[in-house]
Amino acid sequence: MSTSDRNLSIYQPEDIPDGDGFRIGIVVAQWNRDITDQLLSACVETLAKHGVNDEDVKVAHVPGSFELPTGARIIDDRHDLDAVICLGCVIQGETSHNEYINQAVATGLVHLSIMRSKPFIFGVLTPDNQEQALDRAGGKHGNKGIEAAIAAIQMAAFKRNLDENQNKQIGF
Ligand code: DLZ
Repeated sequence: MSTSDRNLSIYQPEDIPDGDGFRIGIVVAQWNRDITDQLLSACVETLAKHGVNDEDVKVAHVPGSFELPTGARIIDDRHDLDAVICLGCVIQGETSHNEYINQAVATGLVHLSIMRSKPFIFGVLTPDNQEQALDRAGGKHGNKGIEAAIAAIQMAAFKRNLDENQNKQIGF
């Protein structure tokens, strides 16, 4: 479905697992900081709303989106997290620079996710212009920070549930 007429951040709160006990990292790009600050606030708020404890949320800033995968790996090494959320905003410019950055970040994060069996969440806006970015950072299309927080909790719960069920089967 097209995103042109809907708020992508609407969800059913009761469908979201309890985040109590999850350790979540958030890595935020400083490029387009007016936008990424909005993503960060919504992300932190959503984690708290779903039970993630303040002391279990580790926030780190990197210069730009290109540095998100490296920042994510470093923060995960330091804190052994259940999920790492990466927030950025790469706005289309006069050249194809944005495409290289977006591709590198997406590839880097999926690589980390698979290699570490752990969710590294792609919370990067890839708009054509500032207006599209604002629409997705608290505007008419919602806030990507909310979606990223929900995805992190869902994937952390997915992993924890599988781990717990696997342990239960041992000895039977
Ligand atoms: C260089 C650059 C450009 C042109 N645009 C953005 C952008 O829109 N969003 C973003 O997060 N970062 C941008 N950067 C910076 C790169 O991500 C990176 O920080 C630098 O190329 C240094 O590696």
